[in-house]
Amino acid sequence: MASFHPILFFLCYHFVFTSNGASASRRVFLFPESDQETSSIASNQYRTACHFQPPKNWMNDPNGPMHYNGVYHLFYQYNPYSVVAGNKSWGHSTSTDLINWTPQDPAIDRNKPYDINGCWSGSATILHGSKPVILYTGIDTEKRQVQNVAIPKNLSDPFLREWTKPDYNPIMEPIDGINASQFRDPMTAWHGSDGHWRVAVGAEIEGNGTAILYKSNDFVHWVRAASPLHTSRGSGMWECPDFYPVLSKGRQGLDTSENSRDVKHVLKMSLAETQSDHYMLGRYDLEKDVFVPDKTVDDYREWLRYDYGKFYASKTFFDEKKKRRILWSWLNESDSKADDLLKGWAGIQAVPRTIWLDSNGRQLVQWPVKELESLRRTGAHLHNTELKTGGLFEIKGVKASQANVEVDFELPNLEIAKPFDPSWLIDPPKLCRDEDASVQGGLGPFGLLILASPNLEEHTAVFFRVYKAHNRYRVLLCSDQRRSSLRPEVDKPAYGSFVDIDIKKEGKISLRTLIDHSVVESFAGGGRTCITARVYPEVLVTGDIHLYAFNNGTETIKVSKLQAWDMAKPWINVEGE
Ligand code: DQQ
Repeated sequence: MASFHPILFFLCYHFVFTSNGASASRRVFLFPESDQETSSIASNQYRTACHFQPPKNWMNDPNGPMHYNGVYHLFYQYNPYSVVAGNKSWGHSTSTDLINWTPQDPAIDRNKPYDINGCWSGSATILHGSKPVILYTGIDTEKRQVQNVAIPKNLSDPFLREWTKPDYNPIMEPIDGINASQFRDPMTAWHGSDGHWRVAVGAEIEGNGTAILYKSNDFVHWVRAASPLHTSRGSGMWECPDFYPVLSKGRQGLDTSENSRDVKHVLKMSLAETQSDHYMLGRYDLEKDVFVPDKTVDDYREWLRYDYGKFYASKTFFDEKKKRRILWSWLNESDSKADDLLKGWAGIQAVPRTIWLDSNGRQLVQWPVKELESLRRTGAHLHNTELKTGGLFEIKGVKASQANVEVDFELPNLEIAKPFDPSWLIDPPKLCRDEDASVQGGLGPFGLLILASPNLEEHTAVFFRVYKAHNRYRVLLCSDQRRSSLRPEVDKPAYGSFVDIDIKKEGKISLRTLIDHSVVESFAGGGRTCITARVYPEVLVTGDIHLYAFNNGTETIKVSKLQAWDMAKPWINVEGE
């Protein structure tokens, strides 16, 4: 059982926000001139325990995730030779539970004229439920982006370790007005009732992001459709597009080829310009081969996002074993290149998340796959505890650098919420910066202080504020990294977004946060708003790390339930297994 001791929160914050930071000697441990011994301590502590990463070197996009014959496969953009981007090939790992992963040899390497300069992102399609095929982008001898096929060499190998490239590659080329340097990342194909396969490829045509559609009846010969699946004005290159059906009601996932009246479609695009993933909900008309969004909004900043933090080049797949759709995504580093060189690795994947349509039909909801809960160990549990104004209490009994926390905050008096200004909807991160965790509000800020040093000089604040609009309450979620590390070379933004919940009806706000060394993944309102952050506190190296719940609003609130668990370390790509 954790024991919580309220202390004078304001005084702590006063100290934090007026402090000049650490002395120079505390900052040197990761710089190239530091001695090897100290830097390797830092590198071990920033390495995650429960998140997917290769043993070493550079990783970016998740590629071709699939479930086939009882085995989950995850491929990924990989540089086998270095910790910086380049020499792109497809790394490969397999799993039977999405948690423990066995490393395999790279599945697709640069060795043909049509991919000699790089094997870039792509997807897997299981033809008629029995034959997996990969579509990927190759960078050819002339540096053109072309689309290629790879197929398993031996279907009876349970791990599909070897992949061959048929002689008919490439199957799609940048012709007829397609820009050869903006044409990539084929998605999982879907099969229509007319017997044709369809697949779309990300592109940019005259500044407009687009998903160019191709059709085929044999998966070998592909013909470009008269119109793209969808185009948006001014959004720039669409990388890694994804297109899939979701049930209008219910959490069950659907095969990518499903389509009926009970189904809505999701079109996701990764915007190269902002390195952020956005999506639209809408209806897909197979006869006309067009996707019609529920709402057409030109300004991409208003499009929905899977995650309002660091989360890019994501990709989903249908897990036919458990009838769910699962989302993978690349989380880039936020430290310096010099740090990456010393760490010997760069890039992790977010934990796999189940994804479905919210019952309100307005947005998607995400939740870490159930299997992750098998890693929960001893924990701290607490019920109905008051969190007074200025209260800060420590969540003890868990390893604060490798934990899973779930809290329900109950708000007895909504009336004291401060008035809401609709202009805040345009830039919630600015609101998180202007009204950070030290600024006392009416209802809020309240939430968690994560990876905190003993004197709070370092901490990541994940918190809520509740505002009163004229006919409803608005809930803001912030994940503020600006004090996450004393190290000046680390990128430390503040992220934020509103959570689409009816706080009056639900009476409480939930927050689940996964803390795993250099990553903090937060799910608010049952997964309606997600924010992921990368953080590199010095305190991870010294080891005296703390986790707190706090309330800096003017009203006492109640923690109706708090559960925190230590997370065990799974086997993820341990070499020599
Ligand atoms: N990364 C890949 C491209 C893709 C980009 C190259 C997105 O295929 O467009 O590594 O991060």
